[in-house]
Amino acid sequence: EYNIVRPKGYTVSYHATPEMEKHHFGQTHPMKPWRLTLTKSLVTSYGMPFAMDNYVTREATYEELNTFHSSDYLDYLITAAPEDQPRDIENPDKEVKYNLGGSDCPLFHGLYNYCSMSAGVSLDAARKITSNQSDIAIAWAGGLHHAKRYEASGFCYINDIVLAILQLLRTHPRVLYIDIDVHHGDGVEEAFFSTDRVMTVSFHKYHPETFFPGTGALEDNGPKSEHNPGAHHAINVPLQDGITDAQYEWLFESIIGAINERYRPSVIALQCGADSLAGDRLGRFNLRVEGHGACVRYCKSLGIPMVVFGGGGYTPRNVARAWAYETSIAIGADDRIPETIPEHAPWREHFIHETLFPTLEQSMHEPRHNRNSEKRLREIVTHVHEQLRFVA
Ligand code: ZLM
Ligand code: CA
Ligand code: ZN
Repeated sequence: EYNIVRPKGYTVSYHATPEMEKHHFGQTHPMKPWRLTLTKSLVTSYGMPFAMDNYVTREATYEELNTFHSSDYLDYLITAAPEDQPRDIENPDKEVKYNLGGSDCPLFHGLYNYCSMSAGVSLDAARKITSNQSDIAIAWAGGLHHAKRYEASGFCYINDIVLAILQLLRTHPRVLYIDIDVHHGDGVEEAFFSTDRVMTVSFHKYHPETFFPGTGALEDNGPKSEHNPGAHHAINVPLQDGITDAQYEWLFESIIGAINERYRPSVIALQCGADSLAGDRLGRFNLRVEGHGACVRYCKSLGIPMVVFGGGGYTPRNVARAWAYETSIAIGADDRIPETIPEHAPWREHFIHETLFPTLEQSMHEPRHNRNSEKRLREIVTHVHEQLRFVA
């Protein structure tokens, strides 16, 4: 009814599994898998599924998870009992060893299924790209960028992005990973630290003493040894509180444009963490849905196949707005979908303001003070351009 049609000669695929959304980290934990239901509901209300190939994906297998994660970590993750179950008295140190069971990465019912579903969604999306069946493959259930080979971290247990990139590397010579979550994409950066076949770029709030995970300084560009092929292939864009759409879009295009020219990736993996939006429960930036979406539009304009992942995002109504808008950008309907949330949308009452694009004032009581000077942002761009001179 909104005249949403399939783009001609262009395929967008949407990968999801409704089962995943039923899992709970705990009543007050900031990560709400339910935000995926809200996203899907908004996407559907706008009629977008008609313009895409829609897949309900299966869980990733142990073998698939094992292409990155260690067997001993996976074996423990499978058996790990929720908080309210008796502990494994023979292995009291395992939870500490794998960083499981704390407040960030709690053990909950169905944890292993939740993890393998998220990984299954991202792997399915990556495979649609490697088989040339999709131009843009969407995996909002993925984007869990902090997980390490043998360790959970920051709400992430299985690094679906690393698994998906390993899949892309089977047919693509060079992968550009871009991460617009407000947190540093440390797990993905670390996983591809020693290769020049993946360049990682993370935009994030950087304040090591107070903001998670504390890594991702401007000068951290991969291995220090020039003999290591991964040298210069990690790009970090450290930012402060309150960055605006205009500043972020300028930074993003200056940096990604230069990287695209120099590195010539054959595929893009874009993590779209929505905690970089204004009014996020954990975030610190002043980005609006339009500014966040502009990053997706710019990547699409490069004409390279792309997998887009979710990630953080702790104010569910804004997560749903951003990811629905970004789905519309993928199918080229962003100039056609009405700004007003559809009358018939289930959950409509959750959106408080009935627009897809709340103003800063609508997103939070008082916009955050912008602590990013123009001078510092120019320094960042100059540093990145200088790094790129070393990239063959
Ligand atoms: N405490 N409950 C982003 C991952 C961010 C580490 C400080 C926990 C929270 C946070 C958990 C209900 C992505 C840290 C924080 C309090 C040690 C983080 C449970 C509130 C709650 O109310 C909460 C009891 C919890 C966790 C806040 N944790 C805020 N920030 C970060 C991890 C993940 O978006 O990048 C990708 C999905 N952790 O700052 C502490 C140092 C644990
Ligand atoms: Ca980031
Ligand atoms: Zn985040």
